[in-house]
Amino acid sequence: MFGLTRARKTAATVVATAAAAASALLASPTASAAPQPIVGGTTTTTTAYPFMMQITDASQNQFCGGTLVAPTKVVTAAHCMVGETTGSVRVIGGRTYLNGTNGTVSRVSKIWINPDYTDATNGDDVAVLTLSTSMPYTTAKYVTSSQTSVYAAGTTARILGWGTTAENGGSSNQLRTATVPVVSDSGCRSSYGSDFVQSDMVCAGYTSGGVDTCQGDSGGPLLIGGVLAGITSWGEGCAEAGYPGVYTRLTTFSDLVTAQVGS
Ligand code: 4AZ
Repeated sequence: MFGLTRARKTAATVVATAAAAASALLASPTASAAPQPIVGGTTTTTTAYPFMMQITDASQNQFCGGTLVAPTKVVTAAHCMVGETTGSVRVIGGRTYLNGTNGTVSRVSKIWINPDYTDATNGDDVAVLTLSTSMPYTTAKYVTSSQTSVYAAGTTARILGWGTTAENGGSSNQLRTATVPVVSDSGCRSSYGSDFVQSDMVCAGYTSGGVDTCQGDSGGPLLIGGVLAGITSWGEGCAEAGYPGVYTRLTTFSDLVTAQVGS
């Protein structure tokens, strides 16, 4: 729901010339394989990724992803939480399928939205939820503020979610995952111009597109070396050549997240 808004709003906001897109094409690696059917990728389970949370409305309809970083703390995107209240949201762990009824459903006792957040294309796209019920699942580690080298261009990152498997396509009933290379900051700026806020964002994707997060994947993890390093935030469409996905650069917000995890 918010993902769709974000995608459409982004499409209207982004100004990119053909030349900029072309230079982005030169700046990032080429997909080594045809897209598998997130967009591209394979099915997986919450057993394999136990920290992967569904964020749903009160009727348990999933609209974003989140990452369990402590038994009662979930990192997600600020844009997922705009307009939500503690009463309107649920977090579900241990549920691989959208139509499942298993796992652990928790209410939310606190929603912290980065106070600087205005719009995903301005950065600051991070939120932390405090759960009413502890999740009995293994948590994810997240990057510290000093680990900025994890974003070296070309590094393989893993994306996860129940989002649409094509731009304007349908959601996936089963959790999906894919790997995408981190794109250099200059490459991302070539794609997105001033909407790319280098301090707050990192891009990942293939030059040729084909593999990406999409609507409904927002708030979910970008893992580098198995550690939470980004949050699915925005992009021009999904899996389009020359337009990598944009993720919250978590090193910038790590200390803010730690303050919330400890609160
Ligand atoms: C969304 O609408 C969304 N391709 C998520 C990720 C991307 C685009 C849109 C990146 O939730």
